[in-house]
Amino acid sequence: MPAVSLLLCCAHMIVQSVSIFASLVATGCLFYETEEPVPPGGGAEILRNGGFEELDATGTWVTDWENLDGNPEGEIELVSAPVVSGDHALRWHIGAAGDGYEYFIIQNQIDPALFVRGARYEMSGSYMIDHVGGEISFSYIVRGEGDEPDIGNDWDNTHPAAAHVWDPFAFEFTMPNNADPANFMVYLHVIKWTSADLNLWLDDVSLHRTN
Ligand SMILES: [Ca+2]
Repeated sequence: MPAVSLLLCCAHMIVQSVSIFASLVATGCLFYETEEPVPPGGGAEILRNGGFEELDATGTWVTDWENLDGNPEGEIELVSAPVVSGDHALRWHIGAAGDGYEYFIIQNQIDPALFVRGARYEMSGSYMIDHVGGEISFSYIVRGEGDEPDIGNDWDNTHPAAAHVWDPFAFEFTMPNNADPANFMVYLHVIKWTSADLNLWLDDVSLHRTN
């Protein structure tokens, strides 16, 4: 092949290559999306119905949460006010004689695949109480089905600073590398330590990865 023809042929191949590259870029065939890293605090929601907005068939209780208010002098109820967001929240009402009794809700059958072992998680939400002064313990528990392993378990009796004010809470824990239950459970749990009749409202509960 003469030198000039060879040069023209190479030039033609280069033009064709540029054209093919351009069309691949234009059609999105050349690049593909890589998985985004989970941003701090931006992990997907693990709980179902943490805002207490989905009601069960009775219309008087929420889906995905089991009510364990079986002790005397107390009940956990669905309320339409006050709320942090949406149309519903839950209210713990514990009567004067309900001292030291436990009242709690449980979310069962949380898929273990939703958790990354070794990652950090935050259990957050907002509560409001009509008394101040450490007269109530609000706690959360994350554990495997059958109560093992017991992973996140913390409580707070220092809030609220004022009565009748929504107060955010956030507990952090690390999912152990060896945690391998069939399912996880989340407990939200209240005990009062006063002879006063007492109310606690809860809304916007969230469990999410933070790192
Ligand atoms: Ca709500």
